[in-house]
Amino acid sequence: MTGVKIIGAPLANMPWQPKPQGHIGPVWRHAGNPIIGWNPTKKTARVFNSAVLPYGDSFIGVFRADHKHGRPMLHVGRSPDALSWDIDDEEIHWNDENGVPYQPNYAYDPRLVKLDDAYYIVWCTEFGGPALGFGRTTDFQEFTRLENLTIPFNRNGVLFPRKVNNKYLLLSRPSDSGHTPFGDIFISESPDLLHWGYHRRVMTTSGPSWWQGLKIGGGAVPVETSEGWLLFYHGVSGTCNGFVYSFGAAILDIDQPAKVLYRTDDYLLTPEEPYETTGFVPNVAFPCATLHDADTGRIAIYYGAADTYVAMAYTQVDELIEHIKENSVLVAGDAENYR
Ligand code: BMA
Repeated sequence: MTGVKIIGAPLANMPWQPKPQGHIGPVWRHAGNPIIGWNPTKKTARVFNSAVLPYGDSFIGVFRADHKHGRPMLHVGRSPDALSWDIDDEEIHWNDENGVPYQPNYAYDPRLVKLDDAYYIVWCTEFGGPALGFGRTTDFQEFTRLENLTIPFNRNGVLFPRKVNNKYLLLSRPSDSGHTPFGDIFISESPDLLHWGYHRRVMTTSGPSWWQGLKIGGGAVPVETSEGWLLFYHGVSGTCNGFVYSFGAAILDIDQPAKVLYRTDDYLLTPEEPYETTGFVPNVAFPCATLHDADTGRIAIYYGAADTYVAMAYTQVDELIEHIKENSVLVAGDAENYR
């Protein structure tokens, strides 16, 4: 035990299973995976790549729901235990700040963060090409759509859970209009969640580990720890049979998060189980959220599996941080714009 701490609130009722005997590595799967399967609501074929948070004594989530007509939308879900989810059949309906309906044509891969007394959702939306949509709610009944965070093409928008140096921070992954065959993780700052600048490239692809050789993207909202920001991110390998999505983790400097201190050379989790290797899009493990308990250092990672299921994995913060440090290889270009 290294004494590494999560800086945040306790969450004694989060899901947890101890590491199975004989398991190798710092991340292990939930034994009841997948926790959400095919056809979870009347009009939804698949729910995956989704984001959850504690909410009062229970849990709430914003779920990517691919409707049976094929297009993805965002739906609210509620759960007493963060394992069994009751997902609304109706998608979220957005109004702009003047109360005028402002519905996305499609919406996918949400990330959810609590910032200053409100909940903010970042997702990938149509804006003459995929860009980062943005909205706010305080009660998960009324949803206000704000100005899009970026112009096209951009995906994998992840907000930090607090201001750093009095600025809001956003990770993003500039891309192209299709199934992008490239992409690094960038960070931008804002005084007001509206004007964004001071863009820096945080992490690049390539380097020696091929699982993250083609593109990478921010995954879950960073977890604040005594060693820095813990970022779970996905990495993609291009094979002759298509893309393979795995995930790893990085530690970013606590005061200058544009500076990556460590990142995993080996993946933490790669598609192995049938629900990860078989589905609408095979071989995808795509993290979008965590739940964590500052008292015990427990972390539950929510990830989409095979663009079909919601699955979970667990880790313990001290073991994971030690593992990341011991197995870190920084890539030429990482934090190259840091200053
Ligand atoms: C990406 C996104 C993700 C998806 C992944 C694998 O481009 O569309 O939502 O999980 O591809 O299909």
